[in-house]
Amino acid sequence: MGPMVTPPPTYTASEYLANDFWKKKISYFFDFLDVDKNGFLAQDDKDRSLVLTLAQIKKPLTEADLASFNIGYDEAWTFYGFKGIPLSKRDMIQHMADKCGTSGIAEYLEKIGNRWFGLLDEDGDEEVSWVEFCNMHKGAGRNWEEDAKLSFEAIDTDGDGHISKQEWTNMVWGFFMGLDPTSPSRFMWNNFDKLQATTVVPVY
Ligand SMILES: [Ca+2]
Ligand SMILES: [Ca+2]
Ligand SMILES: [Ca+2]
Repeated sequence: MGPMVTPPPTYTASEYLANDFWKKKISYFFDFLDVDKNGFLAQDDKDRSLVLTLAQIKKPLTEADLASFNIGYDEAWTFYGFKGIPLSKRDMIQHMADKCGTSGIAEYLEKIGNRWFGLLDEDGDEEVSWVEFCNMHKGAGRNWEEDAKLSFEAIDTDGDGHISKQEWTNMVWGFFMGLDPTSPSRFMWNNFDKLQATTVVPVY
C-alpha cells in the first residue's frame, strides 16, 4: 500500500459510537493516558504523562521547543476532552466521537500529528527511524519491546525502513478516524488484536 495523501472518510459521532473497534481503540487510549489507573483523566495523569514523555526524548530541547511542546500537549488534552476536572472514560469516548465527527478533523489531527512527528524526529531529517521511534515509545506499561516492530512496520507502509511524515499522518488519521478493524491503525500503539479482548468499553 502506497502513501495516502488524502484524508480518510469521515463519519458522524453516532457512527463512531456504534463501532466497537473504534470504541475499543479510544478506550485503550484512555487507559494508556490514565497513568494512575483510577478510571479518570485528571491533572496528575496529564502531569505524569508529560514527565514520562519528556523523559523519553533524547535530543536537548530548547526553550522554544519546550514551549511549543507544552502548547501542543495542552491542545492535545483539550482535544481528548480534558477541561481541568476529572474526566470519565465514558465522557471521553463521547467527546472523542463528537470531535471525530466534526468537519476539519483530518486537518486538525494532521497538525497535532506533525508536532508529535517533530519530537520523534530527533535528528531532523524529516523521517522517523527505528531508533527514534523506540526512544519515544518506551512508555510505561505498554509491553512495548514485544510489539514495537509490529507497530513500526504497520506505520511504514512503503516498507523502506523509515516513517515519513505522510505515513505518520496516515496512521494518526487511521487511529482516530478509522472504523475498519482490519486496518493497520490497530497497530499504532502496539498489538491491538491482542489487547482489544481485554479492553473494557462503557455502555452507551
Ligand atoms: Ca487517572
Ligand atoms: Ca529522523
Ligand atoms: Ca516509509
